[in-house]
Formats: sequence, structure tokens, C-alpha cells
Amino acid sequence: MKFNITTPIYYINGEPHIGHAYTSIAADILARFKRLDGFDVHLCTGTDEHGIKVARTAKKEKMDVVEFSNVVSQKFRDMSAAINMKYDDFVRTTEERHIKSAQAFWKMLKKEDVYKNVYSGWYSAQDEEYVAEADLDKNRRAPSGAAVEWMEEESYFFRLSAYQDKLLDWYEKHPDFIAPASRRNEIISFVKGGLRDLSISRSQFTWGIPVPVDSDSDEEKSELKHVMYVWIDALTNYITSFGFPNNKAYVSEMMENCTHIVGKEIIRFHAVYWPAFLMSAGISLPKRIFAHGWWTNEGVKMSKSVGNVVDPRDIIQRYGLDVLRFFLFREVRFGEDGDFSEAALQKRFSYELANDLGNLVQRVLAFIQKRGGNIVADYDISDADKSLLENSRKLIEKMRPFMDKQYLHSALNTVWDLVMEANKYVNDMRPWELAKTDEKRLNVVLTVLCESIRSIAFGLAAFIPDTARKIFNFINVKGESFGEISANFVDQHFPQPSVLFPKEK
Ligand code: ME8
Repeated sequence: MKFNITTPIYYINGEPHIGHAYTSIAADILARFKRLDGFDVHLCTGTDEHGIKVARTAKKEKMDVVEFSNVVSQKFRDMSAAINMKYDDFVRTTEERHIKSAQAFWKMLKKEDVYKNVYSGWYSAQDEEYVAEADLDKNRRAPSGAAVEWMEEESYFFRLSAYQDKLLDWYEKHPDFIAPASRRNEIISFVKGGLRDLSISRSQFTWGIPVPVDSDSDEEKSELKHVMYVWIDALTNYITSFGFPNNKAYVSEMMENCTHIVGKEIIRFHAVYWPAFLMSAGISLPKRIFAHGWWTNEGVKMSKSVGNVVDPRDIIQRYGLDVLRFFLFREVRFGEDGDFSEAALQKRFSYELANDLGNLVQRVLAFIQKRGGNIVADYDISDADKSLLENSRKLIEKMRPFMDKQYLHSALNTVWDLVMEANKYVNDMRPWELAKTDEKRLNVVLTVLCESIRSIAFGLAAFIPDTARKIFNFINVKGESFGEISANFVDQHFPQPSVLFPKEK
């Protein structure tokens, strides 16, 4: 079965930061979970390289825009490697395959949906978005706080107004299309408020994909001067990755199984404009769009000018990658806003990873080592063992519905409940005492504990893959598929474990 998932493609006007890392890790977690669950996964990310914002930043940096794009795009690839994101495709909008895809997509828009007119109005280069007069704030800025400039140019328009009812109908028939519910409601009321046609080309600058021309008509010259509005170019990246414009039926099939993970500030582009474009082009809509919240740093919005942007590389260097991956999804319900603070990260590291998880694994496996490293599996279980054993075997089953809804936080809570139950079981069963009194019972207890540790490692494998890999190695498990979770432990010799989360960081 197919499972396709995307991150936004990131603008290359700045360095990657914790916000980009957050979305990419979320998509990676969902992709990893599905891979372990036997799905055929396609995880796509990339960089959004056209538009006035990037062109201006390159100019400011006194760099050629192509060279600038190469340098910054590489930084986003490096970020993916640093956060252990296993992507299947990385789309750059300056790639030939994408330019062809975006132009073919443009041509597939219904003829009656595209018309030429003059655009005049406010534009926020920071947001790469048109802002209606009524939406300007009291300082005459965009709702995001960004400056706007007056724009007057010849432009192609997309007849978005014709899609109001079709979109509302789609949202109604597909209640899971937009999540969480708060975003869905926001989008529905936005669309109900009326849709204005959207300017989809620019003629005052050239850093973009040329609007394609159909013939050698007289109009050709003027059309060639237009480049596509950066958002229609950017959104098309999702189908570029599926090989568009080749094999359109396949592209549609892939889209139907595709989940877009985005930040809440770009939900409208994904849940209103993109579906309308796709309807017009006759390509299937994505399965789901999930918008997560925004991170602040110690309560303050992150921005380059304030100088408070959290660099994931710095956190990874000081605490380790899995501490960061764990913190981001343990600390905040996915979908809600979050506040980054090192004190909170330190707490999660020391109380939960080092104590709850690290000590559990260490206590049990070091105990087995002390007895020579051999585990003699015994499944003569009593009522006292049943709950932990059953909860261990059912862990993935319990996590699945949460993961299917992108409730990463609830899925992680489910794993943590098991960690706590296993810790309690150790305390209640007191294996160190059984070692002196009841060898047979000790074997049962150790078998149950090894099963629970194996399940915990599977439950965590998508979230903190390096740590899960270490645990798998300690207990001779391949760790490649959830199918391994219920295998019986046969007589095993375990290697010497090491400490998972050394405290002296
Ligand atoms: O919008 N908290 O790119 P972008 C959480 N190119 N997430 C954050 C964040 C924060 N403080 N800051 C950034 C664009 N993000 C377009 C997208 S898609 C066809 C085109 C994440 O570089 C979040 O996912 O501004 C947000 O939506 C994305 O980065 C914006 O990245």
C-alpha cells in the first residue's frame, strides 16, 4: 500500500532553523512509522527558489541568484541529514524536471479559468502574498506584520471565484481533508466569506518559471515576459515528485494517497488555492492537509532581526539528535503552538529519556549481563504478567489510529505509558530477589521485560531511530518491521549494553 507525505518546500532566503526542522522531523516520523508498518512510502521535501523575496536576498548578498540558490538549497539538504530525515525525493523548483512540470500544469488549467487583466494592489514580498486593502493592519502592514508594496502590472488571473461552491462541497464530503478541526473551520469560513480571483503571474521581474505559450501568436512576446506567481510554481512541486507531466493517471493515484504537512500560516495556499488549481487541471486532490502550530523561543517570535532563531545544529551538538526529536513531539501536541526553552528540553532529557527509558533498559539488560548475558525465554506467564505483555504486543495497534491522524503527541504518550508500566513491573517483580529464590519465575519476568523493551523500541523507532537501533542491537532484534514485535524470544545471548543517554552532557 502506498503512503505519500510531503513537507513544504522551504524558501531559500534564510538558513534552516528549528521551525523547518520541526516539520521535516514530523514528516519523517510519519514516514518511518508507515515503512515499519509495511507501506510503500514516498517522503518528499525540497526548496522553493523563485520569487521576488529570493531574488532580492541574493542581490543583498551580492551573489548571482543561481549560485545563491545552489548554496542555500544545499543547506536544507544538510539540515535533512543532520536531523536524520530519510526522504525519497528532494525537489528544487529550479530543476528542469520541475520547470517542465509547472509549465505543463499551467497549460492543463481550464482555459476559461485563466484570463489576462491588470493587477493593482498590495503585495507582501516577505509572505509572497497579495493582501487585500481591508486586511491591512493599522500600520498598513500585512496580517503577518510584513511590509507591503503597491503593485500594478499586467497579470494572468486564475478564476478562483468559480471554485467557492466546489471547494465547500469537497470539504463537506471529505471531513478529514483539513486537520486539525480548528484549521478546517478557519478555512471553511474563509471560503464562505467569498473568493477573489488570484493573480498568478508576474511581469515586473524575471526570477521565476516563464508562463508557457501555446502558439506563435502575436501575444507570444508579451506572454514570455510573464513568470509564474511563486506559489503556483511551488505547489506544483508535489506532483513534480510523482513524475508529472508523465503518466497523469499515476500522478492522480499518488495524490489521493498524499498527506501534506504544513505550518498553519500556509494552510490557505494548500487547502484553498492548491485544490482549486488541481480541480481545474483535472488532477486528484491530496488525501489530507495537516497544519501544525508555530514555535516561539522563550515566548518570543523567532526572527533574524531579533537574533533569537534556534539553530537545530546547536541543540543536536549539545544534547544529541534524539533528544531534540523527542522533545519536539513530547512537549507540544502536534497542531498546537509551542514554546522552545532549554530548561524544558533539559527536563525531558533527564527525567524521561535518561531516567524513565534509559534506566529501564539499563536495569534489565545489565541484570541479564550480570547473569552471563543469556536469556532463557519462558512464557509460563501468570496474571501479574498479562497486562504488561498484552500492552506490549498491542502497542503498535494502539498507536496506529493516532499516527493515521497525525496525532504524534498521543502516539508518543501511548509508548510512554508502556515505559512507565514496565518500570512499575520491575519494581513490583523485584528480579534481583527472584535471582536468589525462584529461577523459573525470574526467566518469565525477564522474558516479559525483554518483550516490553522490544515493543517500546518499536514504538519509538519512528521518533528516535538512533536510540531504537541501539536497543534493537542490545536484544538481537533486526528492527525492520513491526511484524517482529510478537516473535517469541528463543534462547538468546545478548551483547553488553551501553548507556543510552549518558547524563554528563
Ligand atoms: O512558506 N514554527 O516556505 P518557508 C513552526 N516556500 N514551523 C515553522 C516555523 C516556526 N517558527 N518557521 C517555519 C514557505 N516553519 C513556502 C512553502 S510549499 C509549496 C511552499 C516551517 O521557508 C513550517 O512548516 O517560509 C512552515 O509552514 C514552513 O516552515 C515555512 O517555510
